[in-house]
Amino acid sequence: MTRRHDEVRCMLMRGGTSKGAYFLADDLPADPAERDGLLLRVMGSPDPRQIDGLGGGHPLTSKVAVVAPSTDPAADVDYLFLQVAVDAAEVSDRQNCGNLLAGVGPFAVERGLVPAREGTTAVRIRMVNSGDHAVAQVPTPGGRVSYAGDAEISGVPGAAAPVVVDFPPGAGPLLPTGKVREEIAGVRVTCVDNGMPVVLMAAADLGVTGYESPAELEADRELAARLREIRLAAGHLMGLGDVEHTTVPKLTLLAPPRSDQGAVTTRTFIPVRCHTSIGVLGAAGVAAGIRLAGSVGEGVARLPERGDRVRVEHPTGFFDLESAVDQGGDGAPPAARRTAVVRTARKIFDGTVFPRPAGTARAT
Ligand code: NQM
Repeated sequence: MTRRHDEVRCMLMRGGTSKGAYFLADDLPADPAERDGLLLRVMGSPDPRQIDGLGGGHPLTSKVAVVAPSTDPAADVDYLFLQVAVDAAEVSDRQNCGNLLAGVGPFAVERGLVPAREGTTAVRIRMVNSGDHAVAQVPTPGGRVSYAGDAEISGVPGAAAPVVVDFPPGAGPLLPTGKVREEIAGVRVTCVDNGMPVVLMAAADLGVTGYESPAELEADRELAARLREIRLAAGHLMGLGDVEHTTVPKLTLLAPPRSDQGAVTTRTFIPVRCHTSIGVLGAAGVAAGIRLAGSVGEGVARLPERGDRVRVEHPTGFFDLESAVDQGGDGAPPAARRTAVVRTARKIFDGTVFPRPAGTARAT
């Protein structure tokens, strides 16, 4: 029997510094085109304010996680991330989201896909978009998911329970172009992929300081044109093809850190809007990239003298990661050895979403 999906079970969660609608795959249409059409109506796209749906009018609040039991013996659940465009009728599965990932473990336990243990429940997640894996430690005191705690992350007011996420090294190369540094459109770049394709550049090479606010950078039309040219060329070099209509690669401008504990300051374009903080996997790319000898981070970033901790500064604070790389050599390419982060997530509501009826999409 075909289901009509005019009401759909849904959980709205903040995952890290993003917010999104979480669904069980079984609650959505199996056909991807039908599913994406439904999700546009659920989120209220296309419309800059997403006034008729759940979206918040910004790429960081127009996200969807689709979760299902995994058939991969190395994972408990599959997590498909979908970026729902705000003012275009587009849904993309071309990127991961490490922020919504923070809510996937709690959601999987809440929906009974993974049995809660006493204390902490490890949820092994396959990120369907990339095929990479992650393990999330979900706080489950008394056998129930707890969102209350004392972990603070920059960009989110207050404190919540920590969700520690470990990323085993991915299968793809850390340097997709095979080079630690090259030049695109006259600008030195390092193209990395530590779970998310990112083009790293020194802010100074683009005539900005790297300390501007996201609004100031977004208003700079000349900068936008140069970034667009670099991104389209980088897409081809990174093996991503024509990236005109995709959200990857991201672009991150690097500047020297502002604080004593900082390794580097960042401004990240995702890929047109400037991030108010930084994505999880985007930050993983920055941390690994600046650790590579010869990268554009050299002379800009200040690497920690010891230990794996890297503090990536961003417009609303900082992001601490545990990151280690192997520099490669003897024919072996550089590779990520370790990436781990502390995030928080919070259930905002659990219930039924009523999508805008089909056939009513109209750009405003
Ligand atoms: O890089 C924004 C975010 C993200 C993605 C983006 C993310 C990540 O902050 O892993 O989390 O880069 O579009 O949610």
